[in-house]
Amino acid sequence: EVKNLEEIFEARIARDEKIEPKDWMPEKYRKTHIRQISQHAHSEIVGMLPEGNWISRAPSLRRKVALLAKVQDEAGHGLYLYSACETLGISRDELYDQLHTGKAKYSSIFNYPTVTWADMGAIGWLVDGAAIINQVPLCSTSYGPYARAMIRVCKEESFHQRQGFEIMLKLANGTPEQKDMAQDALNRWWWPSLMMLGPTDAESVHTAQSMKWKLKRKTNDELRQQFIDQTVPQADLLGLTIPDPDLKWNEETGHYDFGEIDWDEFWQVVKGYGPSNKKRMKDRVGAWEEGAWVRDAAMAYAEKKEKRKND
Ligand code: FAQ
Repeated sequence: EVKNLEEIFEARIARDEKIEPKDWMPEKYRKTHIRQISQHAHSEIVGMLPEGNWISRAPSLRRKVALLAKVQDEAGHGLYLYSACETLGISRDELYDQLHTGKAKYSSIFNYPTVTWADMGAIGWLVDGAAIINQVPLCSTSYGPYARAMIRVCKEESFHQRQGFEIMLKLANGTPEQKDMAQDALNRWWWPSLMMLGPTDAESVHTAQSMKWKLKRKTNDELRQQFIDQTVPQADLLGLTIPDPDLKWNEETGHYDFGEIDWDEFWQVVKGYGPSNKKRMKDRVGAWEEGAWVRDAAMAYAEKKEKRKND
């Protein structure tokens, strides 16, 4: 019976049909989707923190409005993704619990500090740039609720990327001090942005199976190369230098060759020992605890309303 169901399932995947919440799916398909979608949701929520640091310090009203809108979008992305994840049979409370107890992973990139305003530019340009490259293929991922969430997320990410690039453009064409700030931010965010796309294909434990299930549509290395090829000309346009002496156009492959990534640093950050891991978790758990009265009040109000309806 299960074998038969599995064959039907595989045939649906082969035909590029979307799998929906009430459809039969292999247990491993369900589990790996919960893993990836929840990590993605957690990343959006934790990803708000490094930027939240700059909302009250934005250099103008216009910049503040744009940054505030971006951070609000990220909260929204987290909520669509948690909802998509819940359709796989896990509750929001469990997901939050996994994040708050440090059991769940979220993207390594959000464990770096945001020390100057230029970091808001670099995050939008590079981190959202990498996120778009990773997420556009996910619009055709096989699980329906995830694929549909990604369509709106990608549209919003492209606004995020442009607001970041515009900050960089302004700084790069500003005073020498401003240009230095932009270069310094690029120096600090470049390598972590490459790491964000995940370990090399050779080291990636989930890629092969996730590609077969069409959860992932491109491998980590393919996405990384695409990100580099797209970003180098943008750095040229800004007049900034990518901090990689081995970066070179390769006529034969039609791609940029690039230097060695420090994978030790990546795994340290993933395991919780990055520069800001402790602070991010503390801030996230703190926000959850301080928000308890809002949740309690909303529940009490809903109960009161329900009771009145029944009286
Ligand atoms: N950080 O076998 P793989 C955003 C883990 S965008 C931490 O290659 P997979 C927008 C991986 O979980 C950022 N851990 O895994 C934004 C696995 O561990 P596990 C979020 C990482 O899943 C922008 C192990 O290493 N985007 O938030 C990382 O096939 C600006 C082996 O790795 C997504 O999540 C990492 N960077 O490929 C917000 C996109 N990379 O689970 C605010 C959806 C790998 O066995 C501001 N996710 N690991 O314990 C994906 O596309 C995939 O999950 C990958 C990883 C590509 C991230």
